[in-house]
Amino acid sequence: MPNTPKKSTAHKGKDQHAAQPTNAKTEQLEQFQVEADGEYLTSNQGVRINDNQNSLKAGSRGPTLLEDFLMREKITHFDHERIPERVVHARGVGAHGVFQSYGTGASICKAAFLKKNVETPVFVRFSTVAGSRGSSDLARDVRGFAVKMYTQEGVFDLVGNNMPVFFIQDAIKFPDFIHAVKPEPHNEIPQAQSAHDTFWDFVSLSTEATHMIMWVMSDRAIPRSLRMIEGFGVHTFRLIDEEGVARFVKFHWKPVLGVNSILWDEALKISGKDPDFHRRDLFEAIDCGDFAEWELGVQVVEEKDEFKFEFDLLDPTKLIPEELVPIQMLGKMTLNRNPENYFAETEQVAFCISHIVPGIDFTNDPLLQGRLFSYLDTQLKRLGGPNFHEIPINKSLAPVVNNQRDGHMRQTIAKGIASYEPNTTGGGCPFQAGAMKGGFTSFPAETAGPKIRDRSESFLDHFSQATMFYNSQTDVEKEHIIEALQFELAKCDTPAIRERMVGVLQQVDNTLATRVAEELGIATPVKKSGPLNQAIPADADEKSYQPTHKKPKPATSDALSIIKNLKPSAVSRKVAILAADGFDNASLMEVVNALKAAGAHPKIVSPKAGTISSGKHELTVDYRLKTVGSVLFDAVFIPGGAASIETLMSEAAAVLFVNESYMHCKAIAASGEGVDFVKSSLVKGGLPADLPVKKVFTQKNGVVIDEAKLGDNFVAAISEHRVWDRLMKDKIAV
Ligand code: HDE
Repeated sequence: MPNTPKKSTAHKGKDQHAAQPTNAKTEQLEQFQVEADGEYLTSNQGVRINDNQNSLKAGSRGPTLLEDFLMREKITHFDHERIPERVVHARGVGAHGVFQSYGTGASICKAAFLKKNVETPVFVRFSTVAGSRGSSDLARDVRGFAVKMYTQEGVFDLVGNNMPVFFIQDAIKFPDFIHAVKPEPHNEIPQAQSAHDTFWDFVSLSTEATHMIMWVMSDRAIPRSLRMIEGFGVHTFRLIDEEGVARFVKFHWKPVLGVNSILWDEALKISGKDPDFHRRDLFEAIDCGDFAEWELGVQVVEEKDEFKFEFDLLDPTKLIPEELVPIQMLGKMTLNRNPENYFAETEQVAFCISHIVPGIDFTNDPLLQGRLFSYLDTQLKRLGGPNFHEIPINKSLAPVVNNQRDGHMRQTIAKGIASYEPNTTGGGCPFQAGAMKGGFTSFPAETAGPKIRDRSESFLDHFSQATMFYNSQTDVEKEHIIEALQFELAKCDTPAIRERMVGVLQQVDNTLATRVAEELGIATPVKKSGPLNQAIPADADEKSYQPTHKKPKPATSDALSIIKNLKPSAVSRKVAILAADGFDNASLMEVVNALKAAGAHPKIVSPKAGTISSGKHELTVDYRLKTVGSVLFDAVFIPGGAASIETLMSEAAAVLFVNESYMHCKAIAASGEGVDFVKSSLVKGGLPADLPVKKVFTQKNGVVIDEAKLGDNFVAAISEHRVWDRLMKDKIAV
């Protein structure tokens, strides 16, 4: 029996795990917030500063004195403002929120945050992978989706991506993979792009990447908004119930708005018009009350079913088709508060895959195992020492009580003389909790086997799921994958790399490979040189490495297509109203009201900033036409009004706006003289010769003109997100 504590210090027994109010994290952070509007400037020592404009000199035209401790303090601090950016996922944006549990997970997981109605504060950071901290949001890339849950039993980090699989199967390959995708070392080109030799060289030699390549070349890699991406834990984890029974799970985040993406041509243009597009979108949405929401779900596999599948559950290049194992929803996450300070919160937040709570455990996935080492190691380097858990954004809400001491920048003032355990000088405190008092116990998974550098044969099928992914897409989505590969490989300078990659694509789908090859001037089929599956030793008989266990698997999975799962909605869509002085107020207001009622955000775009007038009514211009572009909006409306249209007619940027909206398959609406403007703009913009202007309108091709219920019909067209028929039937090339 432990002794009674001498001093009651931090040990609070069971109460440590009492329910946390949702705003507990907000309150904790508020203690560290400082208003920038204090009355007087001071030094870091609290000394009031008399003059912040001039350094201390020997005479007003003389040299600056070393004695100027105020200038030295200020400049020294400035010189040390930067910390190393993340080696991957450097570009990111964060938000606070809450996770509300449905209680549906309580029977499979003992973690307190999954009990019914428990609310847990969260901080989420989204990111791209390859680019530097200042790179564009719209790179073709995977998006990181890292969630920190401040649960009552400690911090749980679910550090996932917006794609359910990964490029490699073993952590030891990660540095090579990242070196290959990052800018090339001799000239540091290109920034935030996979379209270069070293990336395609690596992935064409590491065919385990093929499934992930299909995802990265799909529209998943160019989201419309971070609020419209899915999230995946990628690896298979374990959940442990109250009885100690473990089940395998895959984690999923499903966005309430559904998944939506943009076109590659838009991505290229947005990177110039607004490289902060996703960061701004998230910030503005939360700011105006359009909170971002996801449901958390799991696919559950009983331990006895571990070997039921065609693929290995431990292989992170494979997903479990939802048709085989449906997702069970556990709760909902709402992001509802922007950070107060980017550096203090979003830059300093430290995710570690090893941050888990009782009820969750790892598996032997060799990628996951390596990550367990990497994240803590990274934080030590990036945040400068072992006390990064004391930085406010990383601080646990559950009390932290242990004998770890000292280190750079230590904040905690640990009282008493007992800094070891077991002890009697501190009354034995703090005690080991043991499993009965909520202590973390690892699931006692059986482990045996020789010490060996090897890869399981069950990891050797590199192509089946790549083919399944490709075959699950609609024609439009397949076309986008083909175009993405044509774009990327055309940026490779080395012909042998392009050819090798076409050879890999042949293993996925012959039409796909042929279409890519045609555009690159490569004849198909490409001659095969050596085993394509590089995990197979070069001198091995390839046949003996083919998976022998043939088990039922779906040829396609509808859950993998964005378009098949569209959630029609105009909520939070940004709609441009193109107008100038003399606009027709009645039709403008009808459309504005319909848009607002549908939860969309109409924005006035006009040749000049300031205000515009209909004669009777005045409106504030939200954006100057040439400062923005159609790619920053989801749809466009051009109200009538002779003078307004006359002004727009003379603006090339307005003509381009309509044409680009059409090419990017967006909904377009017009009323009165606006209809003529749309027609003549499309002709000026060079619609394909075999596409009569009449057809554009008679088809109701997402172009809503001068009709009854103009606003409602426009909203309906926007809700479909894009009019893909334009691409496929009208053969509009973008
Ligand atoms: Fe990461 N990864 N990763 N990763 N990762 C990092 O940690 C690493 C992997 C992911 O917003 C780093 O704090 C290795 C898979 C996200 O702060 C680093 C391997 C998945 C973020 C690191 C992987 C991810 C990171 C860099 C292969 C999806 C951003 C900075 C074994 C499931 C977190 C940092 C944030 C960040 C290592 C593979 C997701 C270096 C070694 C698979 C979302 O530790």
